[in-house]
Amino acid sequence: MSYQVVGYPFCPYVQRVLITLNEKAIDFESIWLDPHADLPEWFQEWSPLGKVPVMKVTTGEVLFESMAIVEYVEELHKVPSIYAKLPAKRALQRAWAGVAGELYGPQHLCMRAKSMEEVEAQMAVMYDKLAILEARCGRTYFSGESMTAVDVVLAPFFIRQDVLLSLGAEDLLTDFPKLQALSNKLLTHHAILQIIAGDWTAQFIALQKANGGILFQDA
Ligand SMILES: N[C@@H](CCC(=O)N[C@@H](CS)C(=O)NCC(=O)O)C(=O)O
Repeated sequence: MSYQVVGYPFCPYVQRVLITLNEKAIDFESIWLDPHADLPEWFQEWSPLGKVPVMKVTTGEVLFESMAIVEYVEELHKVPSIYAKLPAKRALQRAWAGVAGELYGPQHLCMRAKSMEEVEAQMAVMYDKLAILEARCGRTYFSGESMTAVDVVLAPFFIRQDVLLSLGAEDLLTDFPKLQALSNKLLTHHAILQIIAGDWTAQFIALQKANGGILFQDA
């Protein structure tokens, strides 16, 4: 089995796929490209919407959409599983993964915000979504005793909140003790540490600074 992942290391959707592959200890080749830059012709053929991640599998198909790729990997590599066995529980994990994914939009806008008013408006949107997630969050991982797809979706959000916190932004998790504990756990989990190894954080901050986000200007 050999996989080629085309991605961008600062994309949260790409990170979902990388975390899943790391969690299952699967080897893969990574091809890094910035989807906002000039793109090679082959990529336009591979990715119908011009987005990353895409993943080419051994049978030659090129898969796209992060959760479709995550579920493909799960189907072929069941151990350790990141979905429950019971169909209703699995459906709920997919649903909560969808809710968790709704944090990405306001977080992106918050990081790009040029004024503190915009930052606060997006923080308020995230706060309301976090309150919904806190009410359903489990005590060990979000949904079960081991990492599941909901955690895979939450981890890229927590990574970015942690960077924002280190730059002095408001700590959104203080009112949400279960999510705070989950963030602490995930940010020290090997599959997640692997995707932010080396100078990932410094590069991420430099990128956001170049994009003009007010929260990054003194970094
Ligand atoms: N729904 C897609 C979203 C992927 C996505 O939006 N990727 C961004 C980078 S973080 C992208 O490739 N953007 C390029 C574009 O929209 O042209 C998924 O889950 O894979």
